[in-house]
Amino acid sequence: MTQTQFVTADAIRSAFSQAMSDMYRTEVPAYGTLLELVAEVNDQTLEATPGLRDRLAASEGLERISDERHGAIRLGTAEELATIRRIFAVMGMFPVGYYDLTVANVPVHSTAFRPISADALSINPFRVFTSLLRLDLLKDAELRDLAGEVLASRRIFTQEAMDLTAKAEAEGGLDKADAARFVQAVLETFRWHDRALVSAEVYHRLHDAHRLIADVVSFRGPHINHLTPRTLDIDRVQEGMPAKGIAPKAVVEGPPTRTCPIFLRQTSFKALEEVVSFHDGAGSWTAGSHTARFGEIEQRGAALTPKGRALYDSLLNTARGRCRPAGDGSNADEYRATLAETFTAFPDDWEEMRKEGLAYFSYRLTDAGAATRLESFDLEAALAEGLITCDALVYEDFLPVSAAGIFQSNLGDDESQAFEASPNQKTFEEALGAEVLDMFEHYAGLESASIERCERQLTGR
Ligand code: OOG
Ligand code: NI
Repeated sequence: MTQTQFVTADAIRSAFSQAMSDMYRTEVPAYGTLLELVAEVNDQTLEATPGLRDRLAASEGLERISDERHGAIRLGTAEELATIRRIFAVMGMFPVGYYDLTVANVPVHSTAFRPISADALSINPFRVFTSLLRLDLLKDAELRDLAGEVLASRRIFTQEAMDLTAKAEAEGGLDKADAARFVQAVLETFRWHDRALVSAEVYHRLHDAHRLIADVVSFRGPHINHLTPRTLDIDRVQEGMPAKGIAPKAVVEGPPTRTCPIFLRQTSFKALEEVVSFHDGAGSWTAGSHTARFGEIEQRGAALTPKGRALYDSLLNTARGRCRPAGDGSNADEYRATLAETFTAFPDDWEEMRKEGLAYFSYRLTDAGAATRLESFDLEAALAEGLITCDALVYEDFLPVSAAGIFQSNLGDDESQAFEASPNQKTFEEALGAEVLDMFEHYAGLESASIERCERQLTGR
């Protein structure tokens, strides 16, 4: 009997992220320009930073430095969310974290589908920040019903994508030919459709309620709204955008520039106004425009513990209380200075952060450790004796305030409708058909597993 040869989920994810990148570059030329800038800055940073090239070559390889790390979509219904969960699972991407964006006046809640194990992340770290629209927060009942009907009428997945997902679930994987078909079929869901499902009149009513509602409801599918490569120097890319003819958002989201980077810093170029047509009746189309798609970059640092996160949140709050970044960039310098000053209260030294329990670390034996056998194990003593060393764990998730800043800069700053903050993880998980992974538990688990491994190796037990 011949055994079917399955392609790994990691390989399917790699092929998918490549296909998505190719498609998006064709659809949004400014994104191609951003990728060129990122590659230039990454090259310059590698040249200018002694040891960085060797360090990266040893840890993760150099070829994929400037590749996409994430993208984002916004879905309209529980069924769409539950289905995308099944599709992403075939690519080894699972829901991690719950993000309530109502706190920032955006009527969605979200998770990130991503690879979880260190091996899977190193093969290909691509993730998709996935939001679900909360029509229940729309006050106009008639408009809510209308939007619900439009969403119920659309099918965002092709039959082939559904069939191949079911096949992968039933058989435990896909062979090479099926995997290639699966990637192409799933890509269709993320494609741009310039012909709206709704009339110009309905589009404008949705748009007046909230731009995001118009973006989710009006089209045949949840077009990928941005992709995000990684940069080695986000400040340089931010500064370099205007010279390349692309307009950056006002400020970089997240923590300030630091010696020991924490969490995640992100910025984007502003969403482009694109030509669309609205469906005004059988065969009749009206020209109009829609603003949704942009390009983003990210730079990641250490994953913080709940204690570190609380300190981060409170400092960010303080800084934004003193200076709220304006959408037009008019106080960008002041915001940067305020943020930097406020964050002097956050230790910028790995050992201090470790001692104070602000970040998660991964521990491993040094050469001296590998040549040593101990009777009993004490982490701090082993560290002090140089038998063990550690590195901060990289934060692989997202930040709600930053995400809100990214949403806002692409929706316009002038949203008039206010939503009440109303996190509802339970409803979200019901729609998803699964629980999301708790990221703090996950990082804590990685840290303690690394300590246990050191103990086993040092004591030989
Ligand atoms: C998602 C915005 C969130 C990020 O990087 O924080 C995000 C969206 O605009 O749909 O992608
Ligand atoms: Ni993003």
